[in-house]
Amino acid sequence: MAKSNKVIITCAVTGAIHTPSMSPHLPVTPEQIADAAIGAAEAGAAIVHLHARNPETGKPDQSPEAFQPFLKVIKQRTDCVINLTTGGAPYMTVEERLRPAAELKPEVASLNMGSMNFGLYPMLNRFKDFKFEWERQHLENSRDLVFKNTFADIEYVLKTCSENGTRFEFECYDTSHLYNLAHFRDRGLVKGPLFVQTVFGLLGGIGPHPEDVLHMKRTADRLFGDDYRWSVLGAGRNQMPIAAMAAAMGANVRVGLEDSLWDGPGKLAESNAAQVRRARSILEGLGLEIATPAEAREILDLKGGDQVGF
Ligand code: KMH
Ligand code: ZN
Repeated sequence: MAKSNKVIITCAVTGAIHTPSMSPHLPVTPEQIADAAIGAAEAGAAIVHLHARNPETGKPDQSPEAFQPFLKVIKQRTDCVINLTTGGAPYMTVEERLRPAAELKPEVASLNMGSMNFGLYPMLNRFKDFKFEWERQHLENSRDLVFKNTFADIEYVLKTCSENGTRFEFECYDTSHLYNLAHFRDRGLVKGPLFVQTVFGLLGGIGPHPEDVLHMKRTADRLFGDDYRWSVLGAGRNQMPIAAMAAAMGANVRVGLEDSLWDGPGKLAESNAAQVRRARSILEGLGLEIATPAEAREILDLKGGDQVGF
């Protein structure tokens, strides 16, 4: 992995894992998502990873029309790199999941590198009162729902988006996903520098133990050498410990309410920006510097914020 002394902070602002009843601070409406993304960028996030939600119910909404209103505002008010989900929610088809990235042509889109069973149902033990019935169903259904990302699905996303010059945040939830990425690299369908987001601590994927972090790093180093940029995402309470340990080993970090609602034990994060500030203080405490959006564009070889379709 090539060394850069600048650390890219990605902030995943709303996502599809958590539901509105779990935190009053989870952004749901276009205004809330725009404000949260702008706040995260001002706090030091070079990249914002975005999903959209139905403003009335908070349910994930993967129509391009749901993204448009906040994309315009974020683009006007910040210079940060906009990264659109192609994961959407696990019950959506890949065609539905891809529409926003295909039509809006962002600089970066996420790409999930294998099929898995996102086990969200243990959250039912902690969150009992839901405002909307879909929220309980969303968690309950995760007992028996495959988040499908077959080789054909991945190829479809790669081919559709690469025509637009969109590059990817390759979401790797286990070692096999790194091998899947190497397979697409060997076929010439992806080119470096690869932005590899290793995900820890989500049920269905690799755990959050330091040995797991090391194993993913060693495997990525062996498969990709200098041709990748490593980033880490620790889910829930693993967010900051994993950011700290991996940043000390050269990783970039992802935070945000998509993956953790917390800002310390039992304390809900009041904003995405609060988590960015927390990560930033850890990184700066380690003697590291935060990458600006321009530096992130250079590190990841992105096409530029003026080349998007929104
Ligand atoms: N919340 C992440 C673990 C996507 O949007 O493509 C999953 C994610 C998927 O970010
Ligand atoms: Zn996401």
